Amino acid sequence: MKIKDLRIHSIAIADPPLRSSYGLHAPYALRTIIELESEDGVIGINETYGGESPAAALRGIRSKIIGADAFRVTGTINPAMEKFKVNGLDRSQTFLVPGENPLDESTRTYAAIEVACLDLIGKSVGVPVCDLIGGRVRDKVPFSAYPFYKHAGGGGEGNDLREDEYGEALSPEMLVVQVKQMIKKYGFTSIKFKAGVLKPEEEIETVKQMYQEFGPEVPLRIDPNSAWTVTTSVKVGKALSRELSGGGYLEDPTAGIQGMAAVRKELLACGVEVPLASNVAVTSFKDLPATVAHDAVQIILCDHHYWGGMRQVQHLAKLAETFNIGLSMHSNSHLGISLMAMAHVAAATPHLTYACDTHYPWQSEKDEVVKGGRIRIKDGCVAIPEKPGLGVELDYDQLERGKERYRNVPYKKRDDEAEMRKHVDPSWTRVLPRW
Ligand code: GKR
Ligand code: MG
Repeated sequence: MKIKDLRIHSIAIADPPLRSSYGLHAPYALRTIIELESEDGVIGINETYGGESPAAALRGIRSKIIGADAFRVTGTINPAMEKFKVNGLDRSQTFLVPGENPLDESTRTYAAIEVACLDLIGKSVGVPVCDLIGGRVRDKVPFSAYPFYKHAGGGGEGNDLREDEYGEALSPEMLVVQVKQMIKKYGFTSIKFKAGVLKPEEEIETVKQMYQEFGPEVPLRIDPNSAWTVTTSVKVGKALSRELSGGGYLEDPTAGIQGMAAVRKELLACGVEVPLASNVAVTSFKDLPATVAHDAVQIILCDHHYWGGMRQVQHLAKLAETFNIGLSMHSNSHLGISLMAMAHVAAATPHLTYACDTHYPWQSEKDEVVKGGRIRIKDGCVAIPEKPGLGVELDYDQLERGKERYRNVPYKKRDDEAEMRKHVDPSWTRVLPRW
């Protein structure tokens, strides 16, 4: 099946002012939507990181895609994936916001094409993607609530403002209200809380209040994106040993594999068995030997967008299972195509041991580019539809609106530090560790 065209669309979607150790989300998040069209007019679609550099990388590979066979093209471009595998470079994401790491550009680009190809093939042969890549082991994929400290505002700018559905949330009490609202709307049964923003004592208190409110049957995770020293991480792990047990975890409390290993060792020495999870210290296959050797991470948060696509996530899952490491899924601000791709790969991955992350509740209907509007999350789950490919089509009017927003935004990459300086503190810089 020959590929006739590859179309790359840069779009901007409204994003609320969410905080993390990276800084502050800008009023718009950037995404790239791609279309692969076969000679017989079938269109495969996908969504990936946005801004100029991911789009340029895709444009750079265009000549290899046009005219190629959709069944073979991922094999043909495979060497691009190998680029950074053997040269000893550190692929770590610790100091860079996701999507802005030049070292995983090749795996991100490969993944973007792979998933679009799978959608194209699925749509051509009438089979859902999860069944193409090994067959579903579940029909519904669980996701978790993803509360953030946030400033007032729903995203967008000028006369393009979105409703501020969740309001300001800069205290433990406000975070509890935010989660309640999210659970009521989507039915989530676990919570992943973005920390690394306020003093650790306040973040401990936030988790305690969530535990108090939702009880031990709702697993809790806390993720400060490496904002803490080893000592602070151990202190927080000890303080929250009850709240983070029973299906919860402590995610990337500190930087690097060695740092994580030190936290794990100290926690175990104190009798605290709360597992450590990571999507920052462990971001590539090259990180696995040291991770296993030092017992640095007990749960890996996979992400097909930068691990190199769906099949690499399945390889990762097998390796994780082999070494008795759990698997969860990382997310970044995204729309429905990414959500469906995450759901399909999760559906076809037996060793998925935790509910996946998703930023989806933070995005608005007004920005969705999927025909028919937003994907439904019910009882905290995304159901895999009996439709071919990813099960979604593009709404071209909505896509055009997204492209127009992109043309109008002055920034063409994610820069949470710059946003912090603009809106919160003119002298703010990301310091790791901060506490
Ligand atoms: O959206 O600010 C954010 C998150 O901090 C995101 O950038 C992280 O990549 O959600 C992610 C995580 O789990 O680390
Ligand atoms: Mg994380």
